[in-house]
Amino acid sequence: MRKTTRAAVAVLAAAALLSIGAQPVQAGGAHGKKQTLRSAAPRDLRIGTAVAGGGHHVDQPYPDPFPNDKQYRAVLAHEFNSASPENQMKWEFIHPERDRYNFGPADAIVKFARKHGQAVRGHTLLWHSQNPAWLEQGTFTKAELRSILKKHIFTVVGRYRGQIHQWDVANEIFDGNGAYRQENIWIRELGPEIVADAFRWAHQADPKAQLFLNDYGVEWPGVKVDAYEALARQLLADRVPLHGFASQAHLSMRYGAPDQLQSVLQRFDDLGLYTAVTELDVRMDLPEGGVPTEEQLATQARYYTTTLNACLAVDDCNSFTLWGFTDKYSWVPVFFPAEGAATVMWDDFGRKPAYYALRDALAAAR
Ligand code: 9MR
Repeated sequence: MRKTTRAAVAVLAAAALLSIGAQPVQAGGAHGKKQTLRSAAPRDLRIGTAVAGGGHHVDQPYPDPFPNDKQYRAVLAHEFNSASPENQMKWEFIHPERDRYNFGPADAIVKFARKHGQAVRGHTLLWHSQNPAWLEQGTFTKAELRSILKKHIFTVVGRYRGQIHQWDVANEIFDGNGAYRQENIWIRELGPEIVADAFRWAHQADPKAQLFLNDYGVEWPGVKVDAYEALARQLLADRVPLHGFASQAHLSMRYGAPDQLQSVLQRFDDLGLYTAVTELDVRMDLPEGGVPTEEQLATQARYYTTTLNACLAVDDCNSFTLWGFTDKYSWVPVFFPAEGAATVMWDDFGRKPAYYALRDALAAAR
């Protein structure tokens, strides 16, 4: 059986701490001050981050972060053992014209990751957003569209064959009512069966990559989670190569702690799938002056650890990714003007309580 005994180990560790009246493992532990998120983490859990670039960054008053910000790269290498291109593998970025691919930025991330012993999460192949104009506004027959998707998947997944830990094959395919999103060009034009084909093609192009369904708004049970569970059951029954289900976990302190995430992930673990947290951040309403209160930072730390503990408690939750690690490059203030401070580090990479809380929780679970 693939299941590990991580949950049992965590329970024993907690019991041992209680019995000797010890405090939870503090920052440092066996590695002194040098301990990082990746060094603190249990061996069977990847700790990742989005790698900033493309998307909203293009309109910001700073140079492209990943290639240009040395301190950013150093922290990225030091703290994480998994990397997710934030935009650099999305269609509009990597396939800007029908007959032209732009692989440079994605290649650079994959190379960096290899150099620093990091896994890569590929993001993403079938999505309704960030598609190039040539695709969204073009006129194609169904057969042409199908072959465009197939070719794209074989080209992109094939290029990084053997170097990608997990692919978000299908991203955000259901709306809040659990219905297939009609703004998704593939689903609208080709029908929902195209989702299974995307998984089959990705698997043919890279048989070792773990292939995921990925979405937000699945942190609590509800119709969207039900839709994913039904789809996952169907795909597995049809022997489609589906390997995982991921919760993005873009949290806001407006909506409460993700205290049911463990039970959601467990439902997919029970189907024999891997699970993952792929895009965690915790935004908050900023007080006047823009600086969060101590209380807000404490609540934020709690949301982060509740999410991590959900993953740690589920046997085959094998990847835990933050959607960026510094507020300097976060997407949040650009999309939610009243909210911010969503990551675990300030603009100057100083660590917030959430960072230390995550590191301590990882060390305690080891
Ligand atoms: O962080 C990404 C940002 O730079 C882009 O401008 C934005 C455009 O949609 O996408 C952001 O990333 C999204 C991710 O790809 C899918 N889940 C939601 C993320 C936040 O919007």
